[in-house]
Amino acid sequence: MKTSAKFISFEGGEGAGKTTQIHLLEKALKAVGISVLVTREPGGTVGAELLRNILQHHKEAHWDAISQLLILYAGRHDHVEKVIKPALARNIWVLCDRFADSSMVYQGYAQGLGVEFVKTIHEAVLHNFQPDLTFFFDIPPERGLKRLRERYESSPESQKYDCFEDQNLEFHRKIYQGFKALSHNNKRFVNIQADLPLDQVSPQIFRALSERFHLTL
Ligand code: T5A
Repeated sequence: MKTSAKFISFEGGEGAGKTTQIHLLEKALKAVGISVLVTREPGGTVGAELLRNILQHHKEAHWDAISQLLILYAGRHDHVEKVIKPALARNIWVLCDRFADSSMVYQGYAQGLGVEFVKTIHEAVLHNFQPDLTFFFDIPPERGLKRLRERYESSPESQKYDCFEDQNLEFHRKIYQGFKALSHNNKRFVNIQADLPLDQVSPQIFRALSERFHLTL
């Protein structure tokens, strides 16, 4: 019997390699006949993409952490109700580049709102809707930021303004610690050693999914 569709999220610091691996996994799943939807947060619907734009490209707004969190949850609610749940209901797997764990870590842990506070909002807005599995891309922040620098240097047109990429290293170290703490002893998470060449990262993901959901990738 075919496994029912799963909701998989990909988390980690900046430049961890999530987007790259999501596209490789999408191909691998499609090759074994599984329907897949790739999406991202912030974003994923027309409204949530507008909110992403407001958060990332309008620095002049100076949103504080609570305002950011509420904007993120407005988008997340829209995304879950209009895209994620309907896809799962049609037996389409959902691969999501970041989800609520990013809010726990960026707004809750690194920006000081507290993880428990973010959990309360998550419970109130989404009734604790969670991914079936979350990959944490474990890579020291210095290495992830180096990858982004190299990307910008090799193709300046890829340069984008991002909420947090220009924060100091201390902030990115906090993000890393936050994900480590959140994923520790949590069965929903699979830790991916992401500071390796591409062809050594994908097999870790394929193996974990195959074991967890009885697939052959
Ligand atoms: N945010 C988000 C919050 O604060 N709260 C929230 O609730 C949510 C959902 C999103 C920002 O919003 C914040 C977090 C972020 O700051 P974004 O642009 O979506 O911004 O940022 P990221 O998700 O961090 O995306 P990045 O593109 O920065 O990183 P990825 O997707 O992890 O990495 P990827 O695949 O684009 O790779 C980066 C570079 O490294 C190379 C790639 O070719 C690319 O050039 N690369 C590798 N190089 C060597 N070896 C490998 N194994 C490699 N894998 C990839």
